[in-house]
Amino acid sequence: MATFEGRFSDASGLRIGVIVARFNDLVTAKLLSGCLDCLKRHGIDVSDTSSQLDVAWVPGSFELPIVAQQMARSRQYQVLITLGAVIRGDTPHFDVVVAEASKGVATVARDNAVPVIFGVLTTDTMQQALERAGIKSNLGWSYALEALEMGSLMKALPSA
Ligand code: INI
Repeated sequence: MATFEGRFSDASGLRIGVIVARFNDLVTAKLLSGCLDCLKRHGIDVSDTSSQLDVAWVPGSFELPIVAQQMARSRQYQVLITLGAVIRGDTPHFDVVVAEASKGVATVARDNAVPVIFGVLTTDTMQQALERAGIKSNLGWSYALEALEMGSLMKALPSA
């Protein structure tokens, strides 16, 4: 019996793409900084000249899947992280944006066999979003950990 588990300690050989929505960037910029802090502390080079990390900005969460798709199809990245914030109170079409972002990200991951972390906060208020982006904890950190785990797990599994 083989047991496969992702590791957090061996980030060598991983190239990570992060896609961030500008909409609600008060929140998403904080998610990004939490995410980069975690990656850095796990050995990923997050400098401007890094060959292990690329960051792409999109207008809003609705656009996350198409850019994730382009990056996944390039076969240059072992794992992708999408970051966004959709706030129900301010968004009449909340359900549409969230549904498209989540379905799109899941489809890209499965179609390309590249894990895509769904780091889109969906909250009722801006206050709740800010609490999850640093005031209480920073979920950007958790999304980065999940990316490290999935990137490493996919590397360990037999390929198709
Ligand atoms: N995009 C978000 O990421 N969060 C939101 O809360 C939001 N609201 O409120 O509408 C939002 N809208 C923009 C959308 O993602 C697209 O960028 C836009 O519709 C253009 O396609």
